[in-house]
Amino acid sequence: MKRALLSVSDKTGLVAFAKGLVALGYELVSTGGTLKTLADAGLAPIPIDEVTGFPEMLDGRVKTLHPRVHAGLLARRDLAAHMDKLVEFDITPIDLVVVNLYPFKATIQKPDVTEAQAIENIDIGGPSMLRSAAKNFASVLAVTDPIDYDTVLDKLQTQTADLAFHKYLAKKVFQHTAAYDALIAAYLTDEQFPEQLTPTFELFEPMRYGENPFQKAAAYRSAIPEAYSIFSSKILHGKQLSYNNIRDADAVLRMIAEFEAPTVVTVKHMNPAGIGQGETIEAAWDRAFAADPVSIFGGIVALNRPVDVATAEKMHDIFLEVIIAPEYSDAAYEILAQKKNLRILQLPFTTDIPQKIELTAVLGGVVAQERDLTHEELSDLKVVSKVQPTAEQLKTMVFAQKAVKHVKSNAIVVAKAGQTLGIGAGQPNRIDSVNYAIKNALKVTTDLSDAVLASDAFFPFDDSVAYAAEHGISAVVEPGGSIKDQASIDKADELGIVLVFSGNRHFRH
Ligand code: 93A
Repeated sequence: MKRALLSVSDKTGLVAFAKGLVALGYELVSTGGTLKTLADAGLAPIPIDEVTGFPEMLDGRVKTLHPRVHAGLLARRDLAAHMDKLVEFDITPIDLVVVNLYPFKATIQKPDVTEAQAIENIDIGGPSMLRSAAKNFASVLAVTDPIDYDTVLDKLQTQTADLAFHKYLAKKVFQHTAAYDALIAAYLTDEQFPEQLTPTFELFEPMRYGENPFQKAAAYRSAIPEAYSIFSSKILHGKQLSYNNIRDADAVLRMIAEFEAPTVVTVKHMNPAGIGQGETIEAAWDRAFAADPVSIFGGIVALNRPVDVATAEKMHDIFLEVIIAPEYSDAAYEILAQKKNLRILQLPFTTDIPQKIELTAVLGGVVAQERDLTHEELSDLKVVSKVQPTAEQLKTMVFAQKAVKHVKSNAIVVAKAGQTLGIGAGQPNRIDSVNYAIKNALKVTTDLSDAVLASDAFFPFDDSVAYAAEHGISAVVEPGGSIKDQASIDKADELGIVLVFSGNRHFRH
């Protein structure tokens, strides 16, 4: 007679599976809670303590951790010496284990969980049995995912549970126990970056393709979910998010989180196309749109206030890929949802993104860093020119700084109060980005005298200041820190414009 050991926390599908095993001639062995569920369903498993000769002890910490269990799982059926040992100690081989683990993840996600509760939910006996069974996959079936119950029964009934299937289940076990342990490690060592980095991700969903149609792709979310993230947003309408959608939407979420006032951010290829602020969200939309009415086509949009009808009507007029907002009025939603392919996402707004470690792949590995959560406020700005900025210029500098931080380096933003006018992104030299930002700003307005130019990193030469002044810009903000800072300061003084140092560089690659 074959023997199956069942010990599960998640009892989904358990009874049907156990009945199927009994019908196939298996005798069942079970631990406390599992045994009770099976007994309630009319089955009569052998209690585990009858097998081990020990009671479950230490509040269940020791139930199955016993040579009678592990020798029964690990003995090689093809070695006479192993099988003789089982006979010598009167140990019955175990041919199949059905184990899923204490719900560690669900436990740590409970809002008021204590460390003691988390630790009690670290399963020791379960992974041990799974690993013993999986190591001996040549002879033993290790079943950990209720999704596999039907397939296992089917294969056993039709005698098609071949070695490849045993191996497939074993692989699943080691993937599962590895992720389980990694999560425990992450929970225990959260703050010990970088030495103790234990990244844990789980499949969010497979994707149709990656950055381009010929690239396979999938999205993985952090095993400990974050509230403010694209993976936590609710898709109210539209197709599945694509690989590029996810990255663009992530970029726009980071940007919108910079702004308290009613703001709209539009993104293309992970750079802002336009950022607008206003008294109302509609006014903010008007400014974001006017900032670059060309690039917004096919864009990703985030709003930090509920979407009203007026704003929805305006957004409906153009082709957009994704809209993210904290809420939509019913009528606004009806208007937007007329577009079949538009993804309409809902996510509560916050300006409070937690500090976490982020990974970027390189060939052969990853690099890890903390998030850039630094923002410059008025008090961080240091005037270095003779000409003093107006209060309005300083306010615009804070706004432009928040924008330039999210532009691919070399990054330049030309902005006036509450509106970007021109964005120069991703040029390998700074003066080209300056050039580009000013050229675009001049498409929005011919008068740049109220505008501020912001740079994500210091100016290595005085040419950027000169170029800005030449085009009528009267105030420039940059981090400072170049050995040639004085040249830029002298140029600003010579041309009679404002130069302010912000102190922090914000490269973004
Ligand atoms: O506390 S344990 O680490 N010690 C054990 O010896 C042990 N054996 C099985 N946890 C142990 N288990 C786990 O108990 C299983 O992985 C399963 O999640 C759970 C099933 O317990 P019950 O049948 O009492 O509901």
